[in-house]
Amino acid sequence: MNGTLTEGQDRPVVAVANRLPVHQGDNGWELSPGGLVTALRPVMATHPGAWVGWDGGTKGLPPTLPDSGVRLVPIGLSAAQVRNYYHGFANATLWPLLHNAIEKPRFEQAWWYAYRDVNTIFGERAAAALDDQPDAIAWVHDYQLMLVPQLIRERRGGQPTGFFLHVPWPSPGIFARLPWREQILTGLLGADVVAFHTDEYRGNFLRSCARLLRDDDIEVRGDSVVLPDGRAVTTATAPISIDVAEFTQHAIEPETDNDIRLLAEQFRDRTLLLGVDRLDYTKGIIERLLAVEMLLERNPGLRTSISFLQIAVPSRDDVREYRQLRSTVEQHVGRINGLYTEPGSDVPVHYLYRGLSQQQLAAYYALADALLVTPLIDGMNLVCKEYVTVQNARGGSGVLLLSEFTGAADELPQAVHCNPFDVEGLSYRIEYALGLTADTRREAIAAMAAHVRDYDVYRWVSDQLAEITKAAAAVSRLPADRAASPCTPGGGGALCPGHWPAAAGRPLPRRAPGWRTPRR
Ligand code: ADQ
Repeated sequence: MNGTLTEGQDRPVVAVANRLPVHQGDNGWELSPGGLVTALRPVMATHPGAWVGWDGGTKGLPPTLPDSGVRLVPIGLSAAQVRNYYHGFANATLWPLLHNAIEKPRFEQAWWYAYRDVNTIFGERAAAALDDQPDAIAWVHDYQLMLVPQLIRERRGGQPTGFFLHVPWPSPGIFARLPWREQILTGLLGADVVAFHTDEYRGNFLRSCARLLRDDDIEVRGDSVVLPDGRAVTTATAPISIDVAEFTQHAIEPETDNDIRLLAEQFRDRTLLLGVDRLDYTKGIIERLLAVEMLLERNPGLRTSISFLQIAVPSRDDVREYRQLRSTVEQHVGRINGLYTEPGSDVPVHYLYRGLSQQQLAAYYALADALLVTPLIDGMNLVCKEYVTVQNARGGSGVLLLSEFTGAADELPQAVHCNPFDVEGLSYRIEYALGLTADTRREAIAAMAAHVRDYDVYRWVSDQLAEITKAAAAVSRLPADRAASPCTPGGGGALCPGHWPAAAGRPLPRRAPGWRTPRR
């Protein structure tokens, strides 16, 4: 990350992300919850342009984002595309693969074809939006759209384009399991900058390129990947963050005070442990519940003096593994309460299965004595940054338990780090964290909040845009044919849509000499 870069700050941004960031709420169209939306909202406020994304099947979308001039470019997908591209390739192949294969990724040829087709649609719509705003920076997000950077380059050679991956990049040995690994890498290398949350993910990506593209004359030089035509793709480490000013405001507004009063009444005389996550098997919710169970088993006194509250936002319940997870979580909550509720007392485990507003979340963050962030693997994790910000704004002395397998662990050394795979160890870490003095905890919260404040999401955005602008400017100094990085199948570098079976029903293209499809 380079905090001194300032170029690119006044250019519009065409963001390309799987979903449009709006949904129909009680008061009309509202911004949706979720890590990506939370992160990108400030970009759109400071760099209005357009947002290209799937409409999620909703009709009557507004032409612009609520309260802003950002144009929404909706993409409609058929039921089969949603099934195969989104639930299939994105969420049942790539998501588990990129999360270290902690669930077994499923590989289906039909899903891959759908992924390629849908990426082609996104690429075309993004290029059209960029035609309307030729001075804009294209900023493509996340694992659902890894072929889009190259598609944009094909359509608009020289277009400054960045890609940001919000999830981890696994070791080359795990990534190599993907039958379509070369196509994914080549799609990403259409960008000027490919960025990750941590050095570890970036290193894994560079090693994947070195190992899997070496027969294609693609070379890794330092932090860059050099294509056969000489174009260098920069990689960057850019840990994402939150809108600190907004969470600080939520922490102190009167509505939050009211909510805190009600919650304090509900959990009176209890130490409140909190978990806040999308309901996802990467988040370590089961391990957390089992650790709380061990804690209660070992310490009968805690059965009436602590409450553990898990707030889970529903997620991807069209994917089998997610439906199973929901039912497993509910079974554990029921079993633990069945075993450890003392007669005449409240249950020790509370569970909310719903989305809450940021302001409501702020009240829970403010009241919680401890936040348990225990993912088995997580690209970054924004919840812990929100917690330390709210705690600090209210002068709180909460304690943050943070899995060492989150991107955030690199940035927040003052947290109580834990290994969620070691459930018994985790239960002892919780006990340890609760035993720290209020002063120690307050000091740690203040240090972490200061770091998050210094590296907030606005800084992340401006650093990233400057980085993309700088890298694109270097490419534009190359001869025009190189900047465009035309399809060079012999060298295996850039792959143009003409070499893909772009849409179902169209004939498969001729395989170019030297282009290898990984064997299945
Ligand atoms: P997510 O996996 O969604 O994001 P995370 O970073 O924790 O994970 O972001 C979750 C966001 O959703 C937070 O802003 C949180 O406030 C919000 N949220 C959680 N539970 C909620 C609830 N019940 N109601 C309302 N809002 C809720 C992905 C990656 C992460 C990465 C982000 C950003 O998996 O590793 O940090 O993108 O890059």
